[in-house]
Amino acid sequence: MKYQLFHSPGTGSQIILDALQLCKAPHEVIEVNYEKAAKGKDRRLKKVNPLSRLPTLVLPDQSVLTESGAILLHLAHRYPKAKLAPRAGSKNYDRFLRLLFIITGEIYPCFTFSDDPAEWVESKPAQKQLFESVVKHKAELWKLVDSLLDSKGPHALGKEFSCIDLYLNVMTSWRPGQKWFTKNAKRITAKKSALL
Ligand SMILES: N[C@@H](CCC(=O)N[C@@H](CS)C(=O)NCC(=O)O)C(=O)O
Repeated sequence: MKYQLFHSPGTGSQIILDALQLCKAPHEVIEVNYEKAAKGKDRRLKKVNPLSRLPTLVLPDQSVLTESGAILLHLAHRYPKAKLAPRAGSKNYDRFLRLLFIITGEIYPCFTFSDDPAEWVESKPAQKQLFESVVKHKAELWKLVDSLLDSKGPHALGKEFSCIDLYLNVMTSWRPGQKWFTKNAKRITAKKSALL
């Protein structure tokens, strides 16, 4: 049996598709229309993930795994040769965990709350205020990530590749956008160009 990935190019599922390919894990892609999926209107996706979010992965045993960080830790364990995560207890491991949790637990939700503020608050001024404050907070979080990256080496963790590089590669093409990163996040920008 293969992994089945619900995927829409350019979204967070791209990170998991990149990881599945690095792992050489047998997989198939179920391509979804992101706009439709985000509105909860893709019935296949909603059935397996009531949050209707990408990435959603059906495992070979047919159980369902969501949350990009959980999926990547699962793959890191199953396919250690792909080096998606440093070895537990190694020098880079704690920094890896910290970055993973900031990216998934702090930065990712900023998109949830600022992509469509009308989902969360009714009045136009409240929507504008929510959007602006979340965007500002997200910029501070990216600066924190930038400060935590190793200043040397081509990867977020210095010489050691990890799935943090996959996140940077995909998420830096989202808002606030390439120009903002070039100006405000020098390490992230340098790591990203090293990956290309
Ligand atoms: N915590 C989740 C966040 C996933 C997420 O928010 N994905 C976005 C696409 S990049 C999504 O599906 N958004 C649709 C929505 O929030 O309704 C993860 O790390 O996988």
